[in-house]
Amino acid sequence: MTDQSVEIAEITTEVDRLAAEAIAAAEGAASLAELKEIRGQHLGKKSPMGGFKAKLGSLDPEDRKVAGQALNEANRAVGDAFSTAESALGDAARRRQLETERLDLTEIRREAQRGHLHLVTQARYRLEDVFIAMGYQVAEGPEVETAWYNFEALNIPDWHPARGEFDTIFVNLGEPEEVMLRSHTSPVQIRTMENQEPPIYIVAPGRTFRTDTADATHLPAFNQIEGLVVDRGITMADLAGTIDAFIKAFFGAEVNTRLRPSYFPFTEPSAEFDISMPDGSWLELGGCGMVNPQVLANCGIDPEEWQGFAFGFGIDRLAVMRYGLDDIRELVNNDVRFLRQF
Ligand code: FA5
Repeated sequence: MTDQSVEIAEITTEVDRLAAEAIAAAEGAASLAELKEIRGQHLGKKSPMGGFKAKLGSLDPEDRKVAGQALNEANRAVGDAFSTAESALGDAARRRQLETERLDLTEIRREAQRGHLHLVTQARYRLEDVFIAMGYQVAEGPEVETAWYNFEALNIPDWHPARGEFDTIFVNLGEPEEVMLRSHTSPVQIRTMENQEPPIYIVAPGRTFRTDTADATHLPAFNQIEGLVVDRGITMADLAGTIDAFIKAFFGAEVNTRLRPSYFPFTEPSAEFDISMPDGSWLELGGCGMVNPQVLANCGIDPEEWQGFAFGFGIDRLAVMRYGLDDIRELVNNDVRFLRQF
C-alpha cells in the first residue's frame, strides 16, 4: 500500500466517522434551534467536514475522485439525517402549539349553566297544573281584541266609567271597529261562552297590556290568568272555596284567602281577593265575582238555568309574592344573574 492510498483510506474513514457523529448529533437534537446550531458545528465551512473539502484540492486527481465521492456520500447521508430530524422536530413543535392553543369544547360545555324557564312562565305552568288537577281546561285568546270582547260583551258599554279605568292601548285600524290590545284576559270568557255549551271550567292565562307606567308594582305588558266556571247551582261559596284551594295548592296550606266587596261590571256581586302574608298582613291579588247574568245572556247562555263565577289576577304579581321580589320590573330587566337564582 502506497502512502497515498493510506492517506485516502484515513480520509474516508475520518469522513465516515465525522458523518456518523453529525448524524447522531442531528438525531439527538431536542429542538429546531438546537438542530440549527448542530448543523453549523458539523457542516459549516469551519467544521471538520468543511475542512476536508478544502483538503481535496491538494490530492492527485485519482484520489480526489475517491475522496470526493466519499465526502459527497457522507454529506448526503448527513443532509438526510438533518432533514428527517428537522421535520420530526417541526411536527412536534406544531403539535405542542396546537395542544396549548386547543379549545376544549367539552370543558366549556361542562361549565356552562343549563338554562331554565323564566319565573313568570314557571308560575304560569304551575297555575295551569293546579287548575288542570281541579278539572279545568286551559283556554287561549288573541292579544289584539275588538271593543265587543274587551268591553261591550263584558257589560262595559262605551259610556261606562269603568272603560276609562282599564287604561287601554288602542290600535288605530280605522273604521268600522274599535281595536285594542286586550287590557285583561276577561275577553277569553266571552270567546269561550260563545263557542262552548256549559258546563264550562276553564282558565285562560296570557299577556295583557295597559298604558300603565312601569314602577315597582306595574308593568305596561303583564300577564293575567282568568278563571271561568259556568254550571248549574254555582254559588259564591264555590268561588271562595276554589280561590282558597288553588292559593293553598300554589303557595302552601298555611296561606289564607279572603274576599272583600268590590265592583266589576261583568260580575255581580264582585269582590277583590287577598292572600295572607307571613307578617299577618293581607295582599290584594285580583278580582272575582259571580258572572253577571247580562254577560251570560250576551253570550247566548240562559241565566235562569246557568250560573257562574269568574276571577282574574296578575301572574307577574303572583311571581313577585312567591319569590319575594322587591320590584316587579326585575321580571323584565332580563339580567341573567338575577334570573339564574330561580
Ligand atoms: C281585571 O283586570 C279584571 N278583569 C279581573 C276580574 C276577572 C274581575 C274576572 C272579576 C272577574 P284589575 O284591573 O283589578 O281587574 O286587574 C287584575 C289584576 O291584574 C290586578 O289585581 C293585578 O294583579 C294585575 N295587574 C293589573 N294591572 C297591572 C299592571 N300594570 N302590572 C302588573 N299587574 C297588573
